[in-house]
Formats: sequence, C-alpha cells, structure tokens
Amino acid sequence: EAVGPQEYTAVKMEVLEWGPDVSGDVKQAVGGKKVFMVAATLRPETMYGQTNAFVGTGIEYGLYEAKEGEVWLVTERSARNMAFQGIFDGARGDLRKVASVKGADVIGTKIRPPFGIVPEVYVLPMEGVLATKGTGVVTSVPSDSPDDWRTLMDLRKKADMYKIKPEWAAVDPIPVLSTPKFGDMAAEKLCTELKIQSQRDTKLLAEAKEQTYKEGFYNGVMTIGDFKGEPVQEAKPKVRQQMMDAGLAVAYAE
Ligand code: A2H
Repeated sequence: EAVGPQEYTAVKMEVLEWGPDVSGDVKQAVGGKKVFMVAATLRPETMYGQTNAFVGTGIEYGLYEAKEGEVWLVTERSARNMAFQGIFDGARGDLRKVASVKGADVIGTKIRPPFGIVPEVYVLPMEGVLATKGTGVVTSVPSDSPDDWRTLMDLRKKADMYKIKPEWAAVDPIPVLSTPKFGDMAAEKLCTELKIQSQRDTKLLAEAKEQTYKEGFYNGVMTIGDFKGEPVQEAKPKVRQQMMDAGLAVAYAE
C-alpha cells in the first residue's frame, strides 16, 4: 500500500441497459436520469482496451445524484469521499442517495466504456474486488491487468458456475501498448509464464501485476489512440486529461 494519497482517475461508464436482476424499484428511483458506473483506475492510458467491468457480488452499492441529471453507482464510502472532494454538485459532503443495489444485481448490465474501442461491454463478477478501495467498481483491461485477464478467463471457463451468459464475457483482450519484454499482451504472458491458474492465486497475481505495471510504465509505447507511438509515461497524463475534458472522467484521491 502506497504512503500518502493515491491519485486515481475515476472513469464514467454509462449504463445503456440494466442487467436482468435490477429491480423495477431501482429503475423507477433513477427515473430519466443518466446512470454511470464509475471505476477508479491507475492506468487511464489503457482505457481503449476495456472489455468489461467488474463488481463484487456481495458488495453493496449506492446510486447517488452526483451531478445535474446524473446518477453515479459507487460504494457509499467512495461517494462520501467524492462529495468531500467537491466532485459532486452541491454542498461539500452532501450525499443524495436515490437507491441501493447489490453487486450481484448489476451483473449483465450493458455499459459504454469511455474511450473504449469496443463501445458496449458488460458488467461481470470478480471475487477480489475490495469494498474498501476505489469505488468498488473496476474497469477491466485484460491486455494489461493480470487480475482482469485471469478473471475473464475463469468466467469464460465456468460461465454457468458464475451465473453469467457467455456473451457477456465475449470481448477478447485488445492490445493498447507494447513493451520489449512482454509484447502487447503483457497480462496473458505473465499469467502463462507464472502458471497462474485462477483469480484466487493472489500471491502470483501480485507478482505479475508488479512486473506488468513497471514494464508498461517505464518501457511501454502506445499502439493505439491519439498518442500512438508515444511512451506510456507521456501518454498517461494526456489521455487522462482528454477524458476529463470530455466529461468522462474525474480526478479522485484516497
Ligand atoms: B487498475 P491500488 Cl490495465 N478492488 O485499472 C480491487 N481492485 C481494484 C479496486 C477494488 N475496489 N478498485 C480499483 N482496482 C484495480 C486498470 C489497470 C489497473 C491495469 C493494470 C493494472 C491495474 C484496469 N483494471 O492495477 O491498490 C484497478 O485496476 C494494478 C495496480 O490502488 C486499479 O487500476 O494500487 C488498481 O486496482 C488500483 O490498485
């Protein structure tokens, strides 16, 4: 765990169609407002490669009126932080909650990942999502995140057990950057090399995560987007700024 505050990019994934288990009450509470599932990421430059999002099935989320006409789906803990950081409209610290949902209920929801090459993706379950970090919503970039890659492959192998429709996990990893050591599918390469069998292999996944993160940051070159050909280190803040300028992301610290 880093010392001092971690500066995340909170990306806004618009809900296009609720999954089959979202109640009529929740839909009614939201009314005509736009809903965004908001995910905290440290890798904004990889957002072109989003293939799905993850939630924890047992985690409780709230739907908060964050801005005019916008409802954000995040944990209460992060909503509180956002309200104190002035991210939400209204007085500092002021929360306007319209409904609650369990993670399990939003599985299969169709969303639009900001800057994603694939314009419509689905919400899937991940076992290791922490309610105590970020927003409790994780966007998935399986080309560059070992956790995301391994979880997506687990879900594909046992769709029934995870209670998902195979088509929700059908988007393949999308290359977004390349490094001399790991090529353009770093997460898959590391998971294979380290023989990581499942999303529960947390020790090995931590090792894979550290290696892909460092190699990507120091030696990565973008292979997609407006900053194609530029070092990841330079592209990272630029992609982040573009997303914020487009109203699709905000700076979030914790
Ligand atoms: B990262 P740190 Cl491509 N529970 O975003 C579990 N993991 C969470 C989370 C939560 N509540 N909230 C955020 N995360 C993930 C992209 C990414 C990320 C890539 C590569 C590595 C990577 C796409 N997923 O993270 O403990 C989010 O996944 C490796 C560090 O604060 C977020 O960034 O350092 C990262 O963990 C934040 O983890």
